[in-house]
Amino acid sequence: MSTTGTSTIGGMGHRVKRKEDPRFLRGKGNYVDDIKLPGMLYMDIVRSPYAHANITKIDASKALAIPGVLAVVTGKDLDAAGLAWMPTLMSDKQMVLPVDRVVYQAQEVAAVIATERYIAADAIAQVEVEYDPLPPVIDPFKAMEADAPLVRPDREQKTNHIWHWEAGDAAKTDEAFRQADVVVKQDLYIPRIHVASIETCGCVASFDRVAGKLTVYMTTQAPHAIRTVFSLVTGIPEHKIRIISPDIGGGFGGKVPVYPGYVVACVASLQTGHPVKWIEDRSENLQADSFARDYHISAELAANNDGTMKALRVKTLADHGAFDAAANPSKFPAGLFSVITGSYGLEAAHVAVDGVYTNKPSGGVAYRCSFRVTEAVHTIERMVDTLAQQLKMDPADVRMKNFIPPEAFPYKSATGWEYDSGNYPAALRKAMEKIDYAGLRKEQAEKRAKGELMGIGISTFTEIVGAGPSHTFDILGIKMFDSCEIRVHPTGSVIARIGVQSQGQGHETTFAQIVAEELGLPVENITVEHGDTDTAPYGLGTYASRSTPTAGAATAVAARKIRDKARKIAAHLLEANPDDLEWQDYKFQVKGTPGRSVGMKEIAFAAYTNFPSDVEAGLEAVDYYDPPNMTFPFGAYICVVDIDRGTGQVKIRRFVAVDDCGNIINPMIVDGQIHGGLTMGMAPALLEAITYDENGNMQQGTFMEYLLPTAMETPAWETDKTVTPSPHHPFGAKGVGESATVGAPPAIANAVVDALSHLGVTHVDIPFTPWKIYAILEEHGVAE
Ligand code: MCN
Ligand code: CUM
Repeated sequence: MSTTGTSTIGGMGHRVKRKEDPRFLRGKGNYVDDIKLPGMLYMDIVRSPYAHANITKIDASKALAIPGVLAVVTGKDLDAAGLAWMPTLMSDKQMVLPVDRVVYQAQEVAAVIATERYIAADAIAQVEVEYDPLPPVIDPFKAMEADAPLVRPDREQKTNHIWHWEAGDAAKTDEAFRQADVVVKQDLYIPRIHVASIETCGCVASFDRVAGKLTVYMTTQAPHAIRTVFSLVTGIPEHKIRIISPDIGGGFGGKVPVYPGYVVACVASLQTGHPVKWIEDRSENLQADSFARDYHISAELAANNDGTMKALRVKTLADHGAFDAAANPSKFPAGLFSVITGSYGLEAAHVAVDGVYTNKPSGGVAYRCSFRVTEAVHTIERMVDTLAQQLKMDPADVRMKNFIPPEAFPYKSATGWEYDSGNYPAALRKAMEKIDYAGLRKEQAEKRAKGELMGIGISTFTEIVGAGPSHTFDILGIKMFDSCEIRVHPTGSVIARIGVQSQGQGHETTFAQIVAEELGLPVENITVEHGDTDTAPYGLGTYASRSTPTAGAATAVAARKIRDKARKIAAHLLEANPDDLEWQDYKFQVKGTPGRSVGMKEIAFAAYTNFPSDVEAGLEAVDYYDPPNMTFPFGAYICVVDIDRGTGQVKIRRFVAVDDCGNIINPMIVDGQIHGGLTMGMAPALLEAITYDENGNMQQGTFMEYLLPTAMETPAWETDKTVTPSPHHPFGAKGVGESATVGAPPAIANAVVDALSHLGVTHVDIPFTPWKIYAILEEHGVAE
């Protein structure tokens, strides 16, 4: 793929400024809460103070007496319409509003519809709900005990165990363990966290009684899939449903699931004939929307005394809360956790995961992680360091020794994935040189002698993104492909519509660059649209860093279809045989005769004004791209931390990130993705965690307790790259949107443990809060 495109084209490899930024910088973005429709009503939600309780009575009379309150919707009302429950993407079902029982704190109990937002808010305080508390089960290990309170009596199986899932070869793994010299074992807990995007969730549902059409402006990462599911659940014909995702203020995985508020707002609009707006406030978003992680992992790694890794065995308890509402591909209840063998060549591996219900909001949603890859990467990267520590080897040496060698790709992993391409040693070497690894180790030894705590941590992760090949990946049966439709207008400007949905990733820019590169038309003349199911081609949406691998590929293929047709028109214009033309420097030219050439602008005009008799008028194409495989981006991260012995605070002094996402469309946007991703990877390593008391009360219900990183905590990230193209992607690209969030936490964790390893510390779970670290320093007598 050429990266030499002239800057007038702005194709592959150019740092084209983001087309979307002028409107954002001027405050002219169009978010769901900016939508105002005539006669619009407002909805607010009554939420449960209990984690587990029977509802004995709901009295709405006081609320209904408030002027401006039009209705109070309860589970009983929805039940009458068959809508008290809805399907989740994981083949579970979830209460929209409860008929008789709540199963987590902050659960939606009833909705108020009013003429003003503030009236609705006042009215929810006047809805009187009587509860009869039940014992909740909060600890997932206790939830698995025989006498545990049952979270979901509605389910056939009368236990809190949701599913058991495994991958890899258990017998082969056991055999490899028997033959190994050494086995290291470690339990890890990856806490519950929340995406906390700037924009909360919400919608404006607008049912047009005359047209019989429901339009929903909605903060969703996957508008088409939502349309299909809405149609199947409500019975409204799919052509009478229009989902519009306008600008989205961050998704990060939290806007993939369907939340009860969306459904209730739609029902309210259907019943009132008015548009109904529902926008969560900050605490509702933080307390009730789906959560990520919450994996209790037990890992064992077998190796030889020289550091050669042989096999990995992992058991995990996955806390999914009260509903299994994770947004994984259907065949993967534990997401892509089985990519856990990482960048290393292992003889065998076996992974088992058990999903369990507890009285908490749904878990299992991804947080900038391609379905459980963060958990997998954290496990293997910590285990490699645990092994190095046990064998007293340098963790960089252990990695170099065990990397899948560059010549072994495509590589079949012990759990069955086929990695497309990679060059792990090159990335690690580059990171080590950039940060002066040898120099740092020397400095660390000197500091240790003086009693100072400095640590160096490495993470050499492999990601798996771009779902998917449709033979393996589907969501509720809908195959995971993606799409692009391109129309070239007579004057050579273009509209491209894509099946994925940006939440801030810059698709309006990068997808225009793909078209520019393929057609040789300047990027500023190309408009990219998405997020309106009435106009965009069907696609599965943006998550799992799949946009570039799937819809990006579709965009290139659709453009190439246009180029095939353009060749015939060019031949007509040049009075040559199509086979005698070559595509050179963004033009068709007669082979060997650079003077005789024609560009896409002239061809486009001819497609409407002067086309050959055997060619249809117009210049457009559509492609639905089903990728042959996932893409496997990777990276080598090195983090240096200093720990303050007086406060326990972990300070990231330096962080070098070498990423490889194959060929890059826009290096500036990729840098931005990595900077943001690193910050979101640092957050759970140092600050973020959601916990509950034994009654199921969430202990971080506001940003006073749930600590997001600010510029103060964020170091100056140092980024670099290697380029190993994907062999199966039309322009050699891999996804990158989540790499840094996946790769960063173990680099920080390994650095923290490294800083404390000489004290005998072998593991600390994230987050490394000052009080947690200070307790460890006190325990080892080094606190100041
Ligand atoms: N890109 C590129 N060259 C490559 C790969 C990607 O120029 N080789 C560009 C893409 O064209 C796109 C961006 O980088 O503009 C990210 O691309 P990709 O890796 O394909 O990921 P997606 O577009 O599918 O984005 C999803 C990913 C996910 S899953 C989460 S979560 C996340 C992330 O993106 N959420 C985000 N980054 C985010 N960034 C913002 N601002 N907001 C979010 O909600
Ligand atoms: Cu993995 S969070 Mo993203 O897939 O939207």
